Amino acid sequence: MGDTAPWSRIRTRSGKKQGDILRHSKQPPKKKNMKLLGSFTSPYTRKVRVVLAEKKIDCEFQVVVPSDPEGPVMKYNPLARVPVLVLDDDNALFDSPVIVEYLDNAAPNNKLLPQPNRERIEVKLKEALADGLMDAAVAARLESVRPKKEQSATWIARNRAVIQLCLARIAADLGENAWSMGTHFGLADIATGCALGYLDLRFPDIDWRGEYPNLAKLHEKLMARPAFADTVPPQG
Ligand SMILES: N[C@@H](CCC(=O)N[C@@H](CS)C(=O)NCC(=O)O)C(=O)O
Repeated sequence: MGDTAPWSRIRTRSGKKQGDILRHSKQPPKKKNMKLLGSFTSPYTRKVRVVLAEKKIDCEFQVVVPSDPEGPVMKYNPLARVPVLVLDDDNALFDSPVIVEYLDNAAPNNKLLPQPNRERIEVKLKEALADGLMDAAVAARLESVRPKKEQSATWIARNRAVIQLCLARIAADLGENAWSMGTHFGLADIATGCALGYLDLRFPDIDWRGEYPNLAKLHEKLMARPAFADTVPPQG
């Protein structure tokens, strides 16, 4: 990303080198605002939106259909998935763990990730666990909306089992702590909250609140934060 200077994309009719133009021009290269491509129901997108809000970083949000061949996601992310963060120099970041780490480092306020090594890796492990729960839930959901005769009950059951294993591990790790990492709110809580929110949206039959009261308590505290309350995925 850092290899491509913004002015390297400016084309000239005279064929002059871009650096020459910059040196002789009083105008700095035009910068665009940062833009997040995503959807309201994607839990990974929500994670980034919560981070933006917690860090008080201004960013345009564009709702997109990831698989639209004419849409912007295909242009920026060969994985054809959201979220994608398009930076002010038109380079793009994905997946969500990369985006949130970038955003946390981009602004010094309200740090969501600790310094390396041990504690930071622990947060990233917890994020991976919450993201894994989302992966399993999204996979089970996508399978369940395919035509009935094409669905694999085994695949759905396997992903539902992974959801249960993730919930058990996250709840055991949390124990009686106030937050996922102990006393401080941070990225592990955000990822966990977004995974639980996605279960509420797509798997109302999974009674994670009844089974894990400590997760229910954590989620309640998260929902008291405007960043979470303002990004609840809409039903439908
Ligand atoms: N590991 C990725 C997962 C992203 C992902 O799977 N996003 C889903 C939406 S929830 C997506 O864009 N799927 C493609 C589609 O909907 O067409 C991340 O953390 O960003």
